[in-house]
Amino acid sequence: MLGKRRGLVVAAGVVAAVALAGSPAQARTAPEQGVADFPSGDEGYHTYDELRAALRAAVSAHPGITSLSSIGDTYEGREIPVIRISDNAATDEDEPEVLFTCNLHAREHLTTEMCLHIVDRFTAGYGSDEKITGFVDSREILVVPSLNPDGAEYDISGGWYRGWRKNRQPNAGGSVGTDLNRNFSYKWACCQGASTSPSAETYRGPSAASAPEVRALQAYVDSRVVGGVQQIRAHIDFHAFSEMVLWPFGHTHDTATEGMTQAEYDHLKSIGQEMATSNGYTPGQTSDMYITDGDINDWMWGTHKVLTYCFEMYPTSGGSDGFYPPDEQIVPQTTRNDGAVDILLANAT
Ligand code: 0X9
Ligand code: CA
Ligand code: CA
Ligand code: CA
Ligand code: ZN
Repeated sequence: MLGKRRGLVVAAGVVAAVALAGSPAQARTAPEQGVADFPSGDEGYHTYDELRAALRAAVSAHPGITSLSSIGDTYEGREIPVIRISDNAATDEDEPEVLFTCNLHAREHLTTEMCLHIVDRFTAGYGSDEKITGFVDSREILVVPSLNPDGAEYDISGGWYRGWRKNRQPNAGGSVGTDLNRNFSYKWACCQGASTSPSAETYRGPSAASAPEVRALQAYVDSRVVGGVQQIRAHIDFHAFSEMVLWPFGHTHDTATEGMTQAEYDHLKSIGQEMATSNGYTPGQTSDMYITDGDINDWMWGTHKVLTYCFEMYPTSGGSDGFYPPDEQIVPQTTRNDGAVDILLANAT
């Protein structure tokens, strides 16, 4: 085992969230007004509205190398933005595509900042930084900064942190939320790596891809198969916390198994280890931590053979406060991954 024990880490937040879960589900229309900001002292984090404003600002400042769209809508009707960064961004060129996804889990707000930092770095650095310019010219960088904006907004909607993890889709029986990282379609529900209990933090949902956010991401990645070839070559899904670099599979402790040869495993592992050396995280197979089924990385590799990693960001350990580092940590903890991001881009060929 690499360390973190899910049940212990979430305890405080879960109690608060469950107690509040009885409010009626919101209609599936675009929410009119977002949360004003993060709790006092943490305003450096981006709310959903601030995130969209930041993406629009990046596009208006760098129109030639960006294109902003949506992969679909959340349960509550929010658009899930995706930004493409590449030279000739309006054209789907024949260049390796690299996907970064963040904030699949609502309370892991530092990851949204990680994706925004990637957007900022590859736009602001274009034309001046040789390395950045080279990647933007030779790759198509796809960034989904918040896969779970319903959950993220709910988490901060009281002016305090609720410790919310799942999406905001109601369940039979009255509880709310599916764990998006147990709801992906590859070997969903295969291996006791998720909960069947709707009120649980790791509830897998009633069926594979029952969550609209999961359906949107899967459809988006499926749509990147062009002429029978998946254009996305590499992917990081950012989480928090524990400071780990993890590679698939999560549903089994085996290395070579159905859907993965030993050579493929070794390749995933060697890039993972190189990235971990660059950021000081602990490397491992995802199942070293605990078995999961239906996670995004198993789906990305199992379905599309994308080089895919789960990064667990800062801090190394903690209680539920580990999900809420002060906003002073945004810059050091996001720039810390610059080298790892560049290693992934270099290996996306
Ligand atoms: O449990 C998860 O979904 C991820 N950890 S988190 O604390 N951010 O919730 C880890 C998923 C990686 N997969 C496996 N550990 N098998
Ligand atoms: Ca803010
Ligand atoms: Ca291009
Ligand atoms: Ca392309
Ligand atoms: Zn997570």
